[in-house]
Amino acid sequence: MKHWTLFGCGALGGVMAGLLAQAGHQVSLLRTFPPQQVPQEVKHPLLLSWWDLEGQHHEFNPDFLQTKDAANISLLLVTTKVYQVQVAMEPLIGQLPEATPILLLHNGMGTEAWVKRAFPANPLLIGITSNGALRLSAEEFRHTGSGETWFGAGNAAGNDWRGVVDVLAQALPHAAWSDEIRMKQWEKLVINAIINPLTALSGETNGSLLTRQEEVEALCHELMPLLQREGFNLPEEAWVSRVMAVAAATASNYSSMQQDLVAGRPTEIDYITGYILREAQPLGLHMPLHQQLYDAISHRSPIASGISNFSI
Ligand code: KPL
Repeated sequence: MKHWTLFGCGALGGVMAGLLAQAGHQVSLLRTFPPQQVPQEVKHPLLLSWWDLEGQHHEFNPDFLQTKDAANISLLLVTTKVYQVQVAMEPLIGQLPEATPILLLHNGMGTEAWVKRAFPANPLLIGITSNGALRLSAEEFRHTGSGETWFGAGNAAGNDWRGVVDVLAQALPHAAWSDEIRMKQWEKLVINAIINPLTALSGETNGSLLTRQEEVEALCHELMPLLQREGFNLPEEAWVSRVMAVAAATASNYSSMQQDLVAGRPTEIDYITGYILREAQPLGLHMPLHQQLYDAISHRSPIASGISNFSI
């Protein structure tokens, strides 16, 4: 039994909070922005409702922590959107106990370096998950797909926290430690760079890509020189089959980017395709297909302005 403090209660955070509470853990939600900026739609006391994979309905009352309560945070699971990590965590600098592990769990890449600079002593764990989650309203969530969750060390101190993943495994469908978390992050990045923009632009489910394999192949092909430079020697067909396998496993889900675009929220494109393009640029690698997807999504998504977009 642990006391988890969740930071960011969007689709993924809401489902994670529900799963942890259901497994008997104490769950608090952290807010670091001033009370006058709490979105109108959030009522207090908060009753979170969620539906599990079998369609069973559950409810629980998490308590709220604020920046002034930071000393009481023993485990911090950050489930904000990737573009909210810095703005959300800034108020915790110098407040969060140095022994408190930070578990980062979001789509996309590019936040780790800042977290390491801002919280140099805290154990850092980097996670990825392929669980499907849907936010129905500020207080209602649905677990839409069983998936794997992996955590690995983001710094040397993070290694001492392997055991916490076993605790997570009591609550999540599949959670495990990986000594190759960088590889897992890139795998997820490639999957998100292909499935998310394609489905966001078509407005269709992930399963729609099962009949668009040629496009998936072309996008993977373009990524190969970068993946090789990053040190991954998997053959191109293996990347294609990973993407297609996730499209099949989550066939009836709408990708998170599709959900964000429909809801008029900012997307994670800058930390997915944008991250890839920024890595490729100094190496002189051109990715016209990924650039096209980046341009089309950025053109349609509102600019992320941090706090005002931060789900409780
Ligand atoms: O991570 C996802 C997302 O939607 O962001 C996938 C794995 C594509 C599932 O929808």
